[in-house]
Amino acid sequence: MQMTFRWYGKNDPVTLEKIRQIPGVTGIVSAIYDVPVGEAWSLERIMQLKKEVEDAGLTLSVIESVPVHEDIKMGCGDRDRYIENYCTTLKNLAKAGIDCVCYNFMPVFDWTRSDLAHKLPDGSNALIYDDETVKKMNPLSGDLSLPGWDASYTKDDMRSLLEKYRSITEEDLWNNLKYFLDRVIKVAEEVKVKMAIHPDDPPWSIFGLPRIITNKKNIERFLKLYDSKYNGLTLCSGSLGVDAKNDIPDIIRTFCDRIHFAHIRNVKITGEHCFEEAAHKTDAGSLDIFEIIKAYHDCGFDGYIRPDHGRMIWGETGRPGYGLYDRALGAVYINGIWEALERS
Ligand code: DNO
Repeated sequence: MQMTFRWYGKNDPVTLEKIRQIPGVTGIVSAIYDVPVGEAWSLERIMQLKKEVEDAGLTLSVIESVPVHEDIKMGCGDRDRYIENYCTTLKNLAKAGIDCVCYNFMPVFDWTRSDLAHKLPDGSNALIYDDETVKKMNPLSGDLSLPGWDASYTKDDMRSLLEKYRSITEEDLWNNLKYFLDRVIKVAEEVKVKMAIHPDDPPWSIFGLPRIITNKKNIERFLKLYDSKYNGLTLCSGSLGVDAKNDIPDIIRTFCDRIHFAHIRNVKITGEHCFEEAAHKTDAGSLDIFEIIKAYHDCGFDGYIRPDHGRMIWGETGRPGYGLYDRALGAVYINGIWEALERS
């Protein structure tokens, strides 16, 4: 496996120079953030990003994410043109030597939390999700800002999007995903880029919108939509793991040959549809991180791994979930378990 770390580009307070000093981290996970969703990424811009990462002594390993335009998820409007652009981006990424791309198929909202800086008893703070609070949140109020949301939506865009989604069922979303895969995976196979869908976070419907990449059964259905190694997974332990019915080590062992990218994160389930993000260490949360890493190790996993969200500790401020310290501790912890498994 290769240990990687997410970097948000030039404006990220966690610089490449700092990342380089984390023991065992050699790869960078990043993206181009200023190309509007749906437009193709030029080879020139991709090469610029790659050079910047390489100049810092690191490798550009995974693209997270190439976002999917809402017209594709809704199966309407300009979806064919956006799919065409998506394929152009994949071809350009392949020319730059990238072989793994993460994306998701969540309508409108990416990862969602009710509080981005919940104070924990040890004085650190973490992202949490409280069902009651989310149910009271109004995405149309205009004053909500969550890290995974496309900040370019105006209130009117949001209203019309939510309106359009009203008639879209889970089955429609499955069909639209299949339409996308049938066109994109063919190209991914040609250029040898492994596509890795990220599960829905949290893995249940929010704001009445359909969500489908939520559990083992649905992952199996997803993989069968297009049966190819290039149609694969980003297995995010924290996203799926907030549903206690999802047995993460079992999911890893079942689908290992289709997992290209592993996100490792612990979460503490605090109630029905309620959770807190936790430090990576097993005893900090509800997930058995040792068993998760062991499942990857037993399967001979040779893809990319990254520590996922961290808490804010030692007074650090910055992008919620993506500070330096707690994620660096996570990387070292995962590497420690891996080394012990390798040697035993
Ligand atoms: C959150 C991330 C997600 C992820 C996308 C992938 O921290 O795991 O935002 O990048 O869902 O497309």
